[in-house]
Amino acid sequence: MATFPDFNKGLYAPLAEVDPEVQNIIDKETWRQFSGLELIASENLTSRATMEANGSILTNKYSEGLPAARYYGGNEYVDELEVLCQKRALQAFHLDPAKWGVNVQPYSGSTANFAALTALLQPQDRLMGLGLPDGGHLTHGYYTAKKKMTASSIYFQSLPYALDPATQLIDYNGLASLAKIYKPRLLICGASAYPRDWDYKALRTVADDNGAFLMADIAHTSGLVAAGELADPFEYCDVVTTTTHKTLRGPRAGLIFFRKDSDKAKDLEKRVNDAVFPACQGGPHNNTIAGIATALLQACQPSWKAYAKQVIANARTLGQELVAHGYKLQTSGTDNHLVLWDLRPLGLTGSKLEKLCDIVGITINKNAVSGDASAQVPGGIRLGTAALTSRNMLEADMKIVADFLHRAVQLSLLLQKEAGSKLLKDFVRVASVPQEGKEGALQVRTLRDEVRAFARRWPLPGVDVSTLTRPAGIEEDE
Ligand code: DSN
Repeated sequence: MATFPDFNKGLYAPLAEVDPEVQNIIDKETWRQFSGLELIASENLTSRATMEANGSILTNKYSEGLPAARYYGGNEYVDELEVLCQKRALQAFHLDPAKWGVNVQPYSGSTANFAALTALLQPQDRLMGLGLPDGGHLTHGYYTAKKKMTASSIYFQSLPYALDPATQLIDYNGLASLAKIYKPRLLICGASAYPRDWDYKALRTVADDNGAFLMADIAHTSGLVAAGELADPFEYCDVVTTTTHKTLRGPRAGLIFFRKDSDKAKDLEKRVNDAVFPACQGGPHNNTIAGIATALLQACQPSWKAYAKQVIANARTLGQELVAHGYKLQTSGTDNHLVLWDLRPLGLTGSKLEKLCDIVGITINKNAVSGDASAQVPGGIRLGTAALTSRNMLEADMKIVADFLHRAVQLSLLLQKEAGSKLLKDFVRVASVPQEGKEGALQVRTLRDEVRAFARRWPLPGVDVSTLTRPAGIEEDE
């Protein structure tokens, strides 16, 4: 039996023993995920296998560079892993390795996008992306009157394109007119909050007319694109970026795909790879790359198509049920995994509904809807069905979820009245603490108990829920 110096004793014991405080936080978060309804459109519940790979010994290894061209020794297995991950990424999106390549090292979607911009542009070159208040992402050039918000507007010039206010669909004609004047070097498509599919062919024409690269950021929809359930951006784009943890259901990371087969694509492989490392990142997170590889293996299975179809069917049903309750959705429905719910006709802000839903165990996020003056005080809510579909929920269950959401809205309107002010803090107070002669807080508790009971009927990927018990630090009235 080996003897251990004191300084190494803590290297072998399990987390619960070494750090009960962190273990307790993880247990509380597990309980929260089990007991609630996860409707954040950018989240999903990854598999046990992915979590095992992600939590593996691969975290120990430095491997700056690319397979077979590293700046450190000892990378024979890490090379094997990264090559496998690249192969699966191309396979998952049905790409010919002679025409497309992929870098699997980005730490996240934002860093993938910044690396892609670094690869395609010179500092202060012009780009165009969908405006954030219209559903675009921060990293697509967002700025306000007062501030350049992200590296994409700090280091590059940008001009947003917009939705057509009448249809709430991308205004492709308006975009073409703007591009003709602005002459971007890069046109970005893709969104964080757009419930419809994209016309990549029309975007390619605009890009070609102006000598621009075309990049799709399919972070939200990549799992659905891989399944062939949405239009294929690879047919028309030069570069495609994605996160791996949304509809693709992997660990938290990013991917950059680059075209290898056109004049325009000349050197894209080198430009993207050099942009990721050394321009923007250091050593890749090999444990995460292992998690991505495992998630991609799952996305290559025939069952993936059924999952993606169900995510979309669930989003459609959720949207239809909300409409049946009399609510307004942006574009009146969805083609993908998300629904944008316009609360403005109700006189309710997205912040208030988000808060109330948090209290009752439904996790959603406030979101700008078309026409909002500011993304800081959004008039809507974004809902997504990828995570609930990973808990086995089907269309009939979405009707129950829609009913919970309807009750949450009605309750928010009542609480707003009871609060007697428009302030969020007054709203939270009357929602949380029963007030003499007022019903609101009691109804909040009833709804919370029903949501909890419903949510706990479902499995939670990666967790044996039959062994779960309420952890210390979480109080629940019996
Ligand atoms: N946070 C992700 C989203 O919600 O869309 C992307 O940054």
